[in-house]
Amino acid sequence: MDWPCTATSFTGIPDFRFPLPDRSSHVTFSPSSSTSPTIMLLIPAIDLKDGHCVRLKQGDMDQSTTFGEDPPVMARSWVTKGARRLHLVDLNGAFAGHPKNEMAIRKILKSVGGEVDVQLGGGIRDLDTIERYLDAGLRYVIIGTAAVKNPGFLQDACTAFGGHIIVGLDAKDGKVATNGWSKLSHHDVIDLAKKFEDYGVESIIYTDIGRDGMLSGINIEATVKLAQALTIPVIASGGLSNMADIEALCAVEGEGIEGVICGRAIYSGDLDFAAAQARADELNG
Ligand code: AMZ
Repeated sequence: MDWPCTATSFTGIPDFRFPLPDRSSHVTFSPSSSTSPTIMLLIPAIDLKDGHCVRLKQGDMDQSTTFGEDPPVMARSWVTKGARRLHLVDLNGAFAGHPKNEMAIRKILKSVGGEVDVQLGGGIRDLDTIERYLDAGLRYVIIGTAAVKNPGFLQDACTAFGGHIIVGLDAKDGKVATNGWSKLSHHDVIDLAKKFEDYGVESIIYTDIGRDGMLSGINIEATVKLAQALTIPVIASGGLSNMADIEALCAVEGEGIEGVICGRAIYSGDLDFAAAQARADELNG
């Protein structure tokens, strides 16, 4: 089958009744791929488990804290605090290998998708799912497991949906994890990222699993090392704890670090999201 397809159906038969919608960026704070992003995007994470907004520790579903019962309300609250992009994770989807919290995700997109960019990962393993979410207003899909296990699929996704594909590389001791972080591959983060960069992915989200949800600080060293090896931007993830992390990230932003995923720290109150984004803007402005 040739990509990109000309219509909404991926049956292989072009369907000209439904032209693909214009998916060009509609939000001003969407830096295109560059080695020198000029802003540091602070991206609130909304991880969805059984329809609720939770935070895990090191990706362990048994160590889950619920921070909200109403995902669109949570999304709205971060947008009100000045978020320019949101990071959604379908946790059940990541384990199941297909979407499990699609209803909640659609509600979030309906509520804030027209105002800010939204990125989503967890269980996205086929082109139809990508298309369905992009049609619903998602700006970026994050592909993790399927990128590692089926690079041909990632290549097809980049061809069909250029500009909308982010790869999530979640690593433990430099090796990439898959399937909800329940399995550790033998793949090295930097080797894989370089290969995916060549496919045309928009950016790489690099998560240090050992730090995720632990408030132990961002792994600046590993994130910078990855960014220096690539020409596409890297988004830091895992362990963000306080303003010192934001300042440290801003200091190395020029290496190609586009943003940071904000998880437990903005829910626990250890970090004031609006103040942190204001500080980042001040440092990079
Ligand atoms: O916390 C976890 N156990 C977890 C998590 N946060 N497992 C997967 N994920 C996220 C990744 C990435 O954004 O950080 O899901 C996405 C990848 O999902 P998949 O299904 O493509 O591997």
